[in-house]
Amino acid sequence: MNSLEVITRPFLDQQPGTSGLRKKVEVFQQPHYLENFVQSIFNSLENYQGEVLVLGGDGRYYNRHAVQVILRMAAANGFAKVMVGRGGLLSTPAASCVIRKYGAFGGIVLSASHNPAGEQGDFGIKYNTGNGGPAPEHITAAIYAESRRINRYLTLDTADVDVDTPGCRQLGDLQIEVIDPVADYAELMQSLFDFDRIHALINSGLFRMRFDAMHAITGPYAVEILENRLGVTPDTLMNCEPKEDFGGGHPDPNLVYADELVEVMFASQAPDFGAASDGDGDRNMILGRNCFITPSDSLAVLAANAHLVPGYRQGIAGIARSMPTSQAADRVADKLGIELFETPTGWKFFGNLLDAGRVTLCGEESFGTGSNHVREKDGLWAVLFWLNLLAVRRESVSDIITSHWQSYGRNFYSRHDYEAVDADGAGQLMHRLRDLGPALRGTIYAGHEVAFSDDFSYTDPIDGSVSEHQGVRIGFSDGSRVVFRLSGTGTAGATLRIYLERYEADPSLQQLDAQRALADLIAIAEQIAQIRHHTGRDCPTVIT
Ligand code: G16
Repeated sequence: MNSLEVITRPFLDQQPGTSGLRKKVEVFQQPHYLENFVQSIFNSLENYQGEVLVLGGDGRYYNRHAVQVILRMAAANGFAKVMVGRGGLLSTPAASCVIRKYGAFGGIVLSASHNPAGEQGDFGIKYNTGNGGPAPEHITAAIYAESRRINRYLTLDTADVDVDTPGCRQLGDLQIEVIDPVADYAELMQSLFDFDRIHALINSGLFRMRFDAMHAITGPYAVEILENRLGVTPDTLMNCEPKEDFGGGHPDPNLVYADELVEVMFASQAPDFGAASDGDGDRNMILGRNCFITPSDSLAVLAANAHLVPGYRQGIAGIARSMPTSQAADRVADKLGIELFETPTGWKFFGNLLDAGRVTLCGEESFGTGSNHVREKDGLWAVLFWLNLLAVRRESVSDIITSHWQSYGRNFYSRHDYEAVDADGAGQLMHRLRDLGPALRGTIYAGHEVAFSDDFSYTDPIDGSVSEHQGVRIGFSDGSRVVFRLSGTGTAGATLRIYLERYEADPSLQQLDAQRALADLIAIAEQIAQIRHHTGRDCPTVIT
């Protein structure tokens, strides 16, 4: 079958952000827009002809169309085989699992994560390399460069392929294998965790839980793993039917957007354990009865208890966390005598450390936790990790976190988001903070002395690559921190994120509400950055 060469012209806005290219669906619907980006991915790669590509997405609107476009283009560009999840579905961690398990050349994941979906919503596309992880910066930069000079792309003039029936079929010279999107991933989970023990807890009659898939991709994964293999009752699972518009919701598992679950977990007869995952299945939120575990604390608890879980019984090599994530995990690493790495925001920065065996667990404040089992963060993995801990320790979630704080101290932590603000105003705020920089050192705000202020720069210890301008950090002499950065995942205006952290060693002061404990720092952040002035907002849109 002859491939078709289509003449095109570049779009100048195809720069991948924190995690791939995310735009409004209507932007992707412009003629040639999606094709240009896919061809730019292929153009940035070498020696992929005759190789295997993995393909799938979170099932949002435009997923089905994009799958067909990519299959035709993969065939025309010379891939030998595409493994595609049935229905075009694969959660982000499952895509990573499949790439690694079958030694694929790479994968294309269709997702805009937790961003709202539907015709008016967002769509996204990202490329993962052969290690199963998000393309590192030098590849995303090459894709962007290709997208600015592209003048043709290759495709086929063929009808759509059946991606709903498992099995193999041909498209020209390309073999297409439609795979079960859940099976490989479920098998991997079973190899890491003590399913018998979790099953015993769940069926003990002493334990109740809820899992909220928020009408997104983890629904089928939760049904197979939690219901079929671990025996939860169907009413345990909320919103497990994936929908193209995610039920009109915003599948970001945090206290604001997962409000249905939060209401259940903070009611008087609340279950013992609650969890939610996001649009593409890589984020998680962990709740106990009337209790919220911050993602930063979750990472620290998992690290401190990893020896209780079969997959990590041999010990963990090291921990990596993104810079704005709290330093709770640092204290655990210190006690365990293992390395701790502070990386820029973005899972792609963990890849080299994981590949080199320097770290086993990774985490981000943005509800992402994961390990060396794949090269993406993994929502259900975190839920199963917690279930395994609960099954072994037989304590409540709140008792586990309280005793963790008693041992290590508590890093009070919160993130304040100002979503979709004016991009110029947000840019000016960041410029000003960068300019203020070192001059802030030694100044005192409400009794807190500034110990350092910088614009975070990271040198990858494995390949020496340098990533600059990753967020402004202002550190105080008592170890407290305020971090300012602009999100790289939004699609409207700019989103300013402010990360606040304060350490408390005294157990009698650790039960305070985080916003109260951080009140001084919140006021200082406003004083230094003049947030109201630059954003025109009186308060954040989301506080987590
Ligand atoms: C993505 C990245 C994460 C990052 C998060 C927030 O998550 O994979 O590594 O922490 O965005 O990034 P930002 O603060 O720039 O918005 P996801 O789940 O959206 O793919």
